[in-house]
Amino acid sequence: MGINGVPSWEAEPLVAAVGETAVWTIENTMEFDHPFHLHGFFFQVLGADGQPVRPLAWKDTVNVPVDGAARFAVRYDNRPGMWMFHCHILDHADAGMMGMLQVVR
Ligand SMILES: [Cu+2]
Repeated sequence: MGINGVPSWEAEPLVAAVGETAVWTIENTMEFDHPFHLHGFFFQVLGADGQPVRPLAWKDTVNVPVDGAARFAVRYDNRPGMWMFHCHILDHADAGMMGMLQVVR
């Protein structure tokens, strides 16, 4: 298992800057739903049309359905450091479905 085609132990950290807002798209090409979880920051889930899903809510986990995708917008507020993201099915995370986000000043 992996993210962006590689298991966590082969992955390079993603790099972002404090103050930046990013839109993540997570596509699921496997035969299970995967609850994607990001540490350190809350995000706003976006629908397929790119608009925020209502009712508006801050989330740290979003389900990524089979043969589907999830999108969210996240702002890297003032917490630089190395933050983990992973599938919240911990067997999947242990099998490689995990990565690191490095937020730099
Ligand atoms: Cu999973």
